[in-house]
Amino acid sequence: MSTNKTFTMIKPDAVLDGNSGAILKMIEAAGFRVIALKKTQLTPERAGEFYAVHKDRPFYNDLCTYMSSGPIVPIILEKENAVADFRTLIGATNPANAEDGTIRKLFAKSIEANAIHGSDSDENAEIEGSFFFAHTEQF
Ligand code: 3AN
Repeated sequence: MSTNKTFTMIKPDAVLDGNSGAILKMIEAAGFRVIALKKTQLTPERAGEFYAVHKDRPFYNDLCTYMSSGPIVPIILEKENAVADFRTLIGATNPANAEDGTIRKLFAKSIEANAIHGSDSDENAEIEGSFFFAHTEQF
């Protein structure tokens, strides 16, 4: 069953470039409601835990180094069909392949520093949201 929620994280490149506000404005304009939001920074170990599914991929160590290199803004969002609609809004993983008007097309620098994360399933949205937020922080 769809939960109508998804999880996103504005990544260090976008936060350090001062693009968090512009990205959040696009997210809200697309009809997503913010359920929980904060600014924080991952340690390399916590980044490794978050991306454990990629631990055998060649880019895993670089990804953990990059994701712990600066502040991030994790966010839980709500909208009908949230997971799929949010993946459409952010665009392809590699910004070179991202559609015009998507967040990654506008703000991503590279396949690694690609500005924003979006959960790929309802199940992962719940797991990833719980990684950053207690239930008492979700409204
Ligand atoms: P998405 O974030 O679009 O769901 P995933 O889950 O395949 O993409 O990858 C997670 C993250 O790993 C990406 N956001 C990106 O930062 C990094 N990544 C994915 N593929 C590569 C790659 N080929 N080279 C470097 N980094 C990658």
